[in-house]
Amino acid sequence: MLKLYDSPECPFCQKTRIVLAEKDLSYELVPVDLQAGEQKRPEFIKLNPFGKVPVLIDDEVIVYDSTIINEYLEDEYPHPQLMPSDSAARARVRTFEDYADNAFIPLTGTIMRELRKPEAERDQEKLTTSRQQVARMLAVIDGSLAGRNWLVGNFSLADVAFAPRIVILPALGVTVDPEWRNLASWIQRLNQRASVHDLTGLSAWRAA
Ligand SMILES: N[C@@H](CCC(=O)N[C@@H](CS)C(=O)NCC(=O)O)C(=O)O
Repeated sequence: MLKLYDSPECPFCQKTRIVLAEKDLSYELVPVDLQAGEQKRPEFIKLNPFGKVPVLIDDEVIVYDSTIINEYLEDEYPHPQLMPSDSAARARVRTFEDYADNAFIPLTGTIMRELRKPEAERDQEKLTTSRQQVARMLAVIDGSLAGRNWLVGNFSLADVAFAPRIVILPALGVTVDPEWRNLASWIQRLNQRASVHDLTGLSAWRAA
């Protein structure tokens, strides 16, 4: 039985939940209260020495870091395929995922942290700059999507990595340039997938 240590709003946990849903895998969800510091307790540190969610347990196997978990799930449960077969395309998926994990998600996280504050306490300059930086990233993604439905070949781990934050862009106050038609239709396609559409932990941002 698969077990996922999870925090609902964590975009990295959301990446893994999308993959579990795409592969129609049943699993036990173990909520970790990050505010209470449960991820730094000795019993959790035994699972992940970095003290972070998500952690996946598959019988005896313990895997942490969403990107590694998602590749593990792909290796162990290969259907439906979420990684292309050829090396060049696989490298491209990993490049997109790295960009999502280390640039796109942290930047959208900065915006979310500001927006959680009472309006008077928000750093407006930081918000404006971060939104502009996200917009520049979106322009790049729009270019990458020219002539294709998904970032690399079929729907893949590359699309998964961006999905949790891409589908809440309106709530982040990021303006999507109407000229970015590839991006707009990709967002629509992402929202139509049950794995993304039914993703929990986003309700506050979807409704905003
Ligand atoms: N690179 C990791 C990042 C995981 C991560 O940053 N998780 C955050 C929640 S979104 C966390 O557990 N933070 C708790 C802490 O650092 O104490 C991954 O992809 O799994």
